[in-house]
Order: sequence, then structure tokens, then C-alpha cells
Amino acid sequence: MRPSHSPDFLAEHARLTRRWFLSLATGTIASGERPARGAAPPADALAGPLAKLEPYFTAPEDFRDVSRGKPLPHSLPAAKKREVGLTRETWKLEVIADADHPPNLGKQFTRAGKNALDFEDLLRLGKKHAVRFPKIMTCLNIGCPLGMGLWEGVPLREVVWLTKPKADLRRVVYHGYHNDDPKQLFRASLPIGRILEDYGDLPPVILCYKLNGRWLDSERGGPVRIIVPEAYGFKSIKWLSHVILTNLAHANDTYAHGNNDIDSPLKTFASTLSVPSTGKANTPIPVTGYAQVGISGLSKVQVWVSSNAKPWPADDPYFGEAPWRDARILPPPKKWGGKLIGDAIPKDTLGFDTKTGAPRAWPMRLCKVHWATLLPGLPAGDYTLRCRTVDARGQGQPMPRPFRKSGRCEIEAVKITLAD
Ligand SMILES: Nc1nc2c(c(=O)[nH]1)N[C@H]1C(S)=C(S)[C@@H](COP(=O)(O)O)O[C@H]1N2
Ligand SMILES: [Mo]
Repeated sequence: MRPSHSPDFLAEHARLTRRWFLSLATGTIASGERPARGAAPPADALAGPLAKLEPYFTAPEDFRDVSRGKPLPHSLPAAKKREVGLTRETWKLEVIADADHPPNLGKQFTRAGKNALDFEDLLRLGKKHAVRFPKIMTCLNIGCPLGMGLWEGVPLREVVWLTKPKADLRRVVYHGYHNDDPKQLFRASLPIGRILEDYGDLPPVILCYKLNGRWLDSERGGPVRIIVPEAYGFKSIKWLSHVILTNLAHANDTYAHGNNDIDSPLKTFASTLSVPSTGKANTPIPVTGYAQVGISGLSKVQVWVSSNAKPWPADDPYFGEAPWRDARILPPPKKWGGKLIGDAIPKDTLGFDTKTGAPRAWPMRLCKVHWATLLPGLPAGDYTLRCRTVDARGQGQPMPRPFRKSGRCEIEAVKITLAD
């Protein structure tokens, strides 16, 4: 992800840094380890790292790609993409009943029946029903998010309702183009209730065709992918071709293989972006990072530097008793980045005020937020810097769900060496 150097952004962070410095001077920053006596922190120690901070949104081409398939569907030649429906002009969606666990449907949409939905049909639904919302894309098995996007499309329930379901409908299973090879099939599923109702204030599950205001490109799963706001990436199936309505009572996701916990919503965790691995003793240490705001929200990001000379008690594996100090969660950025058209959040984006265009709450749930801190100087030595989140319910990372196969959230540790 690339740094943003816009003057607005720099000015905003220069202001922040000043405020910080003042709060340091007045002692309003939570004290863990004491600042070294006489070490006057330069007011701009954080300005450099803040200026180099990645943009809030990720440009579509800067997302990291997690795709299966041989060949990768997005790498197929243009003619082949047209042939198999991987372009907006040729895309077709079948919406069908599961023959093994049939629901009671009034109608199905199939290629054979010549009524499969096409891109125009989807845009027509979009005229009335399209929604847009920010969401972080994270792979359950990768510690670092793949990108932060503004996703737009039609709620999946609108397509479900087109089948006129009457009864015996318990789940929706969906998959994408997979080189017509059953071994390459990658599918996911959701309970019908989650598709029909947006409980817990979640945005809807959508058939997504735009990212950051532009048509969804082939690598990101275009022409159409599913986006499940609260889920890890594997539920957001790319190159969507089939939606299968079923009365099966349980999940049958491909990702259940590999020991993955497929019912786990996004977790809250923090990570560093810039930490000086070496530095001068008794000199403040600027640190920046990001946090993923999971299903349980975010109340704090905290940092702790410990001397490697003193091992931590083994009966406190998550460092719950450590003298953590609060870092500052950065406010909404002055520039959003991600190549948003006009760098503007389009009107009527979920989570943003219709009149002012400002986020309704900050940080935004299921999104990213940046943080920074200026740590007090320390004597020469070898240290470990750790960061963690405390979620909106007061639970310190990696709790309440510390298991790796339900999404990565281990407490990050970075080595720092300080010399005189
Ligand atoms: N059809 C299809 N959809 C897919 C995948 C895939 O291999 N095939 N990978 C999934 C996984 S595991 C993740 S983490 C996300 C990654 O999304 P991205 O490549 O847009 O970053 O896509 C998901 N959707
Ligand atoms: Mo993934």
C-alpha cells in the first residue's frame, strides 16, 4: 500500500503531532514507563512517519490477491473471459434450487432456460436497491488485511426474492467461475436469515459490482462478487456465477477444509506500520500502526515496551497485567485515498451522514483505523514493543476469541535496540 503525501493530510497530522506534544508536556498521556529525565522530544518526531502513513482506502490495484484456480480466472485471455461470462457484457448468474435439499421456489433462473440474470438485470435492480459501504477485506489465514474498500452492489436478498420462495429455504450457497473443473470449485454459504435481515446494524450482503466507485475489476472478482460485510474474505466469493437456494441445515463452505472456523466474524486487532528497529537511547520513539475494527468494535489501541532482560510471567500469556499505555487513534483522514472519484465518499454511503458526508461513528466497525504514539525515551538496551486493541466491550486482544483458525489476532511483537 502506498503512502499519501497530500498537503492536507500532512497539515492534519502536523496539527495532531502538536497536540500530542502538548499532551506529553502536560502529562495527560497515560504513563507506563517514565520519560527519561531531560530528554526533550522533538515536536516533529512523529511528523515523518505520519506523512508516510498508507492511505485510508486501498486503490483496487493495490489490494493483495488471494485467489485459487489454475489458471487464475482473472488471468484468462480476454476472448476466454468473454466466452465464460467473466465480462460485464457476457456475465450470467444462475439462481437455482439445490436438487438434493430442494426449497419451495416459484421460479429459477438458468442458462438452459434462457433466463439467467445478466449484468443489465443487476443494474436495473441496483437503480432501486444499490447500497455502498466501507469494509476491510481480510483473509482468515493472513495476519495483514488485503485492502480497505468502498464496495457497492445490490443486496443478495433482492435476487433471492426474484425466485418467489415459499418454504423450506434455510441457506444460500454460492460459487464463482472455476475453470469448469469440480476440483477447483470454491464455494461459501450463509443462513437465509442473514441475507434477508441486516441484524446488529450490519450492512447487507451484496452482489458487488463496484469498488471505490469504479467497476469491479477482474482481479478483485469482477464483473460480480459477493461481499459479506462482517465476514473474513472466503465468504466474499469472486467471479460469481451461481446462487443455490437450499434447505440444507448446515454450512458446506470449501473453506471448512484446512481446519478453518468458518462462522467467525472479523476480529479486532492492532498492528504496527512503522517502528524504528534501532534508535538512540533516551530519545522518544515514534510508532504508527493500524487496527482492524472487528465485530466487537474498538475502544483503545495500546502499546507496551518491555526490556528483554526481564522475561514476562508464563501464566499471563496475553500480557493482561502489563503496563500498557494508550496510543492515539487517528481521526477520519482529510483525504480518503484509494483513488475514490474526487477523493469523495459518494452521497448515501452506509455509515456516513447524508448531509455532511462525515462518518457517523469513528472508528467505523468492520473497517480499518490508524493510530500513532510517541513513546518516551529509554536507556540503552534490547526491548520488545507490543501493541494490542481493547474492543468496545473492554476485551483485550487476542480475547475474546484467541484461536488462530478463527482469524489471526496474535499480539504483535517488534524488537527494538537502543544505543547510547
Ligand atoms: N471464486 C473465488 N472467490 C474467492 C477466492 C477464490 O479463491 N475463488 N478466495 C477467497 C479468499 S480465501 C479471500 S481471503 C478473498 C480475497 O479477496 P481479494 O483477492 O479481493 O483480496 O477472496 C475470496 N473469494
Ligand atoms: Mo482467505
